[in-house]
Amino acid sequence: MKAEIIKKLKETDGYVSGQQLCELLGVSRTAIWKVIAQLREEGYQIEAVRHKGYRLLEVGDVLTEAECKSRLSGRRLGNPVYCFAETDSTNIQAKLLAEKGAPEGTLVIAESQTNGRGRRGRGWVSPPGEGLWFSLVLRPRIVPATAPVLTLVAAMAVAAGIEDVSGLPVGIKWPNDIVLSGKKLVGILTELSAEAGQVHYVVVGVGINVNMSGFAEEIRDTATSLYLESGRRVNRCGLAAVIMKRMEQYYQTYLTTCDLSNLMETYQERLVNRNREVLVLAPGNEHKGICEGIDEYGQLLVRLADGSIEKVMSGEVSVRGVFGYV
Ligand code: BT5
Repeated sequence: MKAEIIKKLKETDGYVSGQQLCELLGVSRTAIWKVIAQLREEGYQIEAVRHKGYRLLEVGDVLTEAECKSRLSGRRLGNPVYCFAETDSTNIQAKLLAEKGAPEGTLVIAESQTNGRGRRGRGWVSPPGEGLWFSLVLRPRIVPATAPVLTLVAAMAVAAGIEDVSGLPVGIKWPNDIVLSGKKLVGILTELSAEAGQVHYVVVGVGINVNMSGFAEEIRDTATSLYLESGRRVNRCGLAAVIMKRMEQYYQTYLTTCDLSNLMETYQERLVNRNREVLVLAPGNEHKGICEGIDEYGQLLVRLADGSIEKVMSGEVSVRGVFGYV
């Protein structure tokens, strides 16, 4: 009911009468009034005028289930949506839901994470109020070995969504970082449940630094946020909704071939290390080469000193620009 009231208030230019809301939702005026009071507590500025009704003046940066639902209704991805004020990790919660049969498109968002996770056991700093930490459940019919490509699909969708909303020209550091000004803005962690050549589900976890004005000591030199780069605050539910729309678009394209044949060019346009020297950090065999792009399986193509092309699989080794983090 809350989400429907928010939606109605947003859609209406002037006032929505209490009577209209009662009829729309089939509840009493008192019930409507209670919800309006709750919404005000959460940060919505709602004007109430006798004989006219309610008018939405401003939506704060509220990250609640009702606000997200009001923006995501009708979407294929982002439905259903679960919002936690605090949780261990949205990836953990999304996996629990997926195990219980949650459908493709299920989205889990948290205001803060106490055990935000990166790759290979690393952590993800996830304070409240400033970031967008979410995980999306997908159920593609693919063989497990090809699933890492979904990280690249997600990276493209998130980058496009961020650009739609902020206008900032974001790049991708292969395979899973979105970067701005040579610093990390977004991290993506894709996890998989599969057996006997069949994928049960994939959880794509995305961490976006949105409105923070500073970072913890350990990541201060390598992390950035949309606010730090643009000086403008971004509404996080709004950003999530735009990203889900972009995700639907790129995921649909991906599903036509189940590889990156139709998406490689788009990915490469954002690849920050393209045509630059990179360092391939293979265990016991660090070497340099020139990054020439990716192939349809998401492998990074690195031209070596002898002119041959090495194909680097994501997850196998790390690749770093020879100058600094990117
Ligand atoms: C990643 O790992 O970049 C994947 C991060 C995925 C986080 C999302 S949040 C929602 C969902 N739920 C989860 O529990 N996880 C996902 P990796 O490439 O391993 O990078 C981790 C490293 O990035 C850390 O070791 C830090 O150096 C750095 N880091 C940690 N927090 C950061 C932040 N908020 N911004 C920028 N860098 C950060």
